[in-house]
Amino acid sequence: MKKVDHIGIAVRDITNALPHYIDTLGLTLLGIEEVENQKVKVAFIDAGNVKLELLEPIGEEGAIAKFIEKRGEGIHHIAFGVTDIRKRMLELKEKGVHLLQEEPNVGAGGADVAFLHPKSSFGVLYELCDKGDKPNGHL
Ligand code: CMX
Repeated sequence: MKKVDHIGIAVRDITNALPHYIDTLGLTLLGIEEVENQKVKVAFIDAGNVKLELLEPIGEEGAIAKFIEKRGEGIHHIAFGVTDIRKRMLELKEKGVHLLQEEPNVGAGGADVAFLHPKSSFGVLYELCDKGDKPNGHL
């Protein structure tokens, strides 16, 4: 793992949260999109050396809705940018890490993504994200 690509932050409502990041903190909005298979709407924000991903639940099911219900708004995950995600997943699996899926999912911007169970990572949910040759991978 060489580089953090983004930090995921669960929010109830992106529209309410955005002015804090853009107007108050002076950061730049890169784009907003829905990731249906994860039941979230996401906003990517340029924070210089890293991006912030605001995650708003779509509906009452899905990981973000559940997270907010149990723990409230706040930092949800840290995503490492990787290449060759399947190889990385296999390496981690061989080292005993509990991955949350066998195959990568399609995440924001068409990137391939996979998650490590927080119980395997001392309480932190980590994501691997592989933008491959997708021009807008994670915006
Ligand atoms: N960070 C750290 N710990 C977390 C966590 C998080 N984001 N989410 C859950 N946990 C912990 C819980 O506190 C709980 O711990 P305890 O047993 O000690 O109470 C444990 O993990 C199990 O959590 P849970 O609330 O019972 O929730 P689930 O088991 O149903 O799901 C998880 C947890 C991580 C497996 C699930 O959220 C998941 O599969 N996540 C991967 C996909 C995802 O997060 N998608 C949203 C982001 C999409 C995007 O970035 O585009």
